[in-house]
Amino acid sequence: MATSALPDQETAREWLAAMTLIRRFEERAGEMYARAKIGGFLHLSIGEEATIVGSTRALRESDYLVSTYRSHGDALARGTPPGKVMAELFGRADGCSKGHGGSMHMFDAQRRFMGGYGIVGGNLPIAAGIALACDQRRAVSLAGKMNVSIEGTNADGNDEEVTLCTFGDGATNQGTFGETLNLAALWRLPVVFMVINNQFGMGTSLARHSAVTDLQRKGESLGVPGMACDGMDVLDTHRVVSQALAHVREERRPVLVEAVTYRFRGHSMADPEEYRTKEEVAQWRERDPIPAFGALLQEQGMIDAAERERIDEEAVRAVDEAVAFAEESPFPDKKSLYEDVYVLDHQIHGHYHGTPRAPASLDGALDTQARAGGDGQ
Ligand SMILES: Cc1ncc(C[n+]2csc(CCOP(=O)(O)OP(=O)(O)O)c2C)c(N)n1
Ligand SMILES: [Mg+2]
Repeated sequence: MATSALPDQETAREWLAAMTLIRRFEERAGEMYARAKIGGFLHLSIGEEATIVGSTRALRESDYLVSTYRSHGDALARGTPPGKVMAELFGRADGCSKGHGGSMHMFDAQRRFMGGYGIVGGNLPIAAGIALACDQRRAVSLAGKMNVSIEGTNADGNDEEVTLCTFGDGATNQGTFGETLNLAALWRLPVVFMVINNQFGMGTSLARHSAVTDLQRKGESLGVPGMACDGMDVLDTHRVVSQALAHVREERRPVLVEAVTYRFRGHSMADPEEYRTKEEVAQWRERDPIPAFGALLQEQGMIDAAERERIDEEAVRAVDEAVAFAEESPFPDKKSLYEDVYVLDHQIHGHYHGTPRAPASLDGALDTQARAGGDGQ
């Protein structure tokens, strides 16, 4: 592996540790799901750790990350404590989304990780919106530096933020992909769109769901140039995404990066995997990005076998602590269901179940009144 240059020893160790933590965390999450500690869906990124760590380590703290429902690794890579991610999976109040989101809706605004979305392709317009906001704040900030004030605005002095938006190969067939890339190119929005090509959209292989399989080219006609990286190689991913981010930061133009990778586990926990052979999975597993990077560092004399072992033990300990933290955390108060919900005040206590034939039943306040038999509170 690896034609890209190695970083310094401390950085290299940290990247290996970050990938190992994600792997151990997700293996445990799978076990916890089987033991019914976790409800809903659970999508694991096992096999895709180099893509996650290589790309997020190319970001600055002030940059934004928007990803998909396969996002435990993104939260961990961004620095969300493992206990908070595990507590979210357990649906507990100390989870990073207060237990309201679960596996698909990790969120950590403080670390500029803006979700975690269940809708395939739904995160692309959100990334464009974040980038548009950054661009407008940048204009204000630059105006401030030139002593020009823009009425009603408030600059924080940060004028270099960019957004990394990750999504799957399947998402490139969604309308949001074309719509968002077109506007991002037209409005010169600072976004790196990264398609994580793990070869499948659920059980449908890339060649069966996309006419163009060289996904880095899918933005060309929309004015978005493409680049590709080996998503099984943390160094190559970091190198290419760094270049893309630098380009976006300087030129204020979007770029599409394709990371070619593979998920070793099923699409979600409920996947009989009838669409691929065990041999194919075994072949990709031979390129497992974690032992490959560990072996490279050892070969280069950057770490020894004992240190590799220690990294693994540290990860397992962190995951043990995360599970204990999640177990101890309470379930959210039922009343908190209505907190952080983006609707108008008078709608908040409603329960929505409308049918097209009975538009009146869309009135949440009335519905709640009927249920509570009272004043709708
Ligand atoms: C709009 C929409 N359609 C369908 C689904 C169901 N669905 C969930 S994941 C998925 C496959 C997406 O594949 P890809 O974009 O390659 O991402 P991956 O799961 O491989 O990471 C589908 C069809 C959904 N969540 N949203
Ligand atoms: Mg996919």
